[in-house]
Amino acid sequence: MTEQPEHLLELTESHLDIGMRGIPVGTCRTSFVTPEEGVHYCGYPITELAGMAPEDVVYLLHNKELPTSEQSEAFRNELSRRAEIPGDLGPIFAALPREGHPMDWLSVGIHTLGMWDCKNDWREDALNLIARLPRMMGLLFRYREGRTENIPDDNISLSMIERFTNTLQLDVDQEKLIRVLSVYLILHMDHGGGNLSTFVGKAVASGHATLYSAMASSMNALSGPLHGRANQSCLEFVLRVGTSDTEKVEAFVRGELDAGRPVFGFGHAVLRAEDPRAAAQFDLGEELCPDDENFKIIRTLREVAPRVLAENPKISNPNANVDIASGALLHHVGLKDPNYYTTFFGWARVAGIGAQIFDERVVMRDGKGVPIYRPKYFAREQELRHVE
Ligand code: HAX
Repeated sequence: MTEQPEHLLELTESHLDIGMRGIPVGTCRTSFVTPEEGVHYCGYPITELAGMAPEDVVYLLHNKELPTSEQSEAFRNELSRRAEIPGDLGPIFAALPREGHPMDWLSVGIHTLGMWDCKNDWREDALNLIARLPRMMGLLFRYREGRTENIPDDNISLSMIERFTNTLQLDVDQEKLIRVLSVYLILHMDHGGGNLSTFVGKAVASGHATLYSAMASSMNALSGPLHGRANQSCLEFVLRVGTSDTEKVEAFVRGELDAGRPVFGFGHAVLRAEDPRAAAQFDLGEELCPDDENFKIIRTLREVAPRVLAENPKISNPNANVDIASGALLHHVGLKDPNYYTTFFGWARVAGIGAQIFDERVVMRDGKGVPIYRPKYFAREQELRHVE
């Protein structure tokens, strides 16, 4: 029998019905978040990793150390060997309602891969999924857009991102597109253990559902507007601002606050400074698209919004978060429809969630794995007897 967790906490009524916020439930080997420096992957601050190849960062999350050049090459070859999708996703995607959100398509796609070829081995399944996602993401875009003719074959010798862009075939500057996606994927791969999508994936896996079912659940969790879909909302917000004039932007921000609406791209549950992931994307934008209209808007927002938000002492962190810049960059490189942005977040997060599920299932408790999740809920009438 698993020990009851009550003794670990001095439980008071203030801990209940708060979405478990801040309540310790486990340990995480892949990443941690500090209030000043944000997320670190396996001890490395995210800014040190942002310029690397995404494959090397996937290797880091799964192996807890950066690869040597030989290990890096071997890992890319391993991903290539795993890349082939063992079925035809075309008819599946063709049958899905186009009105459905792309995140729902992503979830169905992941489930489908699992139904075709689940090895019931946490590592095998996590890596197979990572290797197959670039092609699946490209097909997802194409089928939603009705561009189903003459889809190029998957070229498994390409990098993860190039396999996506090769399938997508957008008539845009490929170098910029690959650069932006590469940084985007790395910045979004992991974010500690307690964020909703990671937690949900680990919880589902704790009942020994398959890696694919757990990951599809994670994607469903990520699709909520309070979680991953905030990046979609953020570009929609920037498009609504519509000007980079400082005074007009300030008036807009104040108007949103007066109307009780969030100022998207600002604030954070843990960070108490500007998110380094925002800073990394601003640096990239200054290099790639300093004169882009949306980029000019977010540059002004970065200057104006923290000052205005700081006037409200309730707001713990008035600074820019990761979502402020990603939409403007994706839009600039040709990915114009914000409805898709959370799928990139999901694609990236599969790396971190897969590594965390592996750790919980195969490494924790000397290899026995974390038991099935079973938090306690008090019946209303019990509550006052058990909790002071
Ligand atoms: N605009 C307006 N109000 C804000 C705000 C913002 N940017 N940031 C915080 N607040 C408000 C909160 O809504 C809360 O109000 P109530 O007390 O009335 O509920 C109050 O200030 C205190 O909030 P907090 O403790 O500072 O922050 P939370 O941990 O509750 O929330 C959020 C963090 C990111 C959800 C919040 O800052 C927010 O809504 N930001 C705008 C939306 C956004 O950019 N979301 C993307 C977040 C990035 C991320 O983590 N993605 O995964």
